[in-house]
Amino acid sequence: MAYIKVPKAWEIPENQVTTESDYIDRRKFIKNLGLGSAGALLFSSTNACAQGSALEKQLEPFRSQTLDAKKNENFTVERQITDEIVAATYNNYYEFTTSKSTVWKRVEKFKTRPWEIEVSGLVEKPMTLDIDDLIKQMPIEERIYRFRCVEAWAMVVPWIGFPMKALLERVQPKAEAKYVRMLTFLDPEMAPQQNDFRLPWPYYEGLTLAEAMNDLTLLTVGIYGHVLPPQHGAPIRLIVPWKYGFKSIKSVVSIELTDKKPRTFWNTLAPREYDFEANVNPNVPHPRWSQASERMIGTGKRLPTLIYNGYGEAVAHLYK
Ligand SMILES: Nc1nc2c(c(=O)[nH]1)N[C@H]1C(S)=C(S)[C@@H](COP(=O)(O)O)O[C@H]1N2
Ligand SMILES: [Mo]
Repeated sequence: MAYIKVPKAWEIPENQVTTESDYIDRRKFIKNLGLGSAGALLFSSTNACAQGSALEKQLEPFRSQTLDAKKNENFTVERQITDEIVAATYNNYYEFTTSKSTVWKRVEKFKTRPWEIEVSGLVEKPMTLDIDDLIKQMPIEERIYRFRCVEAWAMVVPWIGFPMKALLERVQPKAEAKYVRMLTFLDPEMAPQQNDFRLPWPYYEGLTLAEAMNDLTLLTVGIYGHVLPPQHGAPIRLIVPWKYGFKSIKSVVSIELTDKKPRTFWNTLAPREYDFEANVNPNVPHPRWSQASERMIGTGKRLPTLIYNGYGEAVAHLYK
């Protein structure tokens, strides 16, 4: 009996071919040939139990900072909510590593306080806000959203945040403002992969102003009832649930309103693969794989991809 091992969430094997990371890792592979396989061997012998408690320890300081946010019943999902541990150990955060299962181990130097966010550009009232003041002032609530990465994996998580439009209304966009451009922090001391000069750091993304003002667009400060742990983009990140995950920029320090369509990080790296709009669409395959279905992380289940990730009623009018 003692030999029968029940796999824990963090042991679930990752058979899926990585995809966004292929672009960079193909080049890295050539450079690191040899080293890579030795590293993989070492890693696979890591004791799973030790891993589990290390993860609990990493999450604890964030789990203990609960957020008092009412659940908004307009945003629920029939699909099963993804296990917190699964979501916290399967991240895309290239500032730390391109390996999804180890982001949580690479964030220990990431300081998310104090933190300021600047709102500038074509607005009547530009301002710089302290994150804790912002959280106190904004109407935070819990929303359960589907989340879909362009790599064809998906999850369902309870975010805590406030509609981006609440912040934009406060700074009062000028009539000429047509787009919103957002930036992640830049600090290679905290985020070692920002030393990789092949990538155009800091991470940047953009939306049309109409997309940013849509009620679904959430500036997110929490997950599973507490503040965001670093691997999910603490202390504040965007969630745009009808678009592929790369639009949902993490750890935002700047929001700028502009009259020109902003460039984006992934579009700069691979323009044929990651467009500005990036709406979830089962009928438009990625140049290297189908988008017709998606794998629910932590379950092994494959489900059909929904047009606009299931949010067409709220957003399809934006693309007429
Ligand atoms: N700054 C920054 N934001 C980012 C990324 C990143 O590498 N850096 N990855 C994006 C991608 S590809 C996805 S799928 C989501 C992943 O969010 P999660 O780790 O909280 O699930 O974050 C997005 N935001
Ligand atoms: Mo992604």
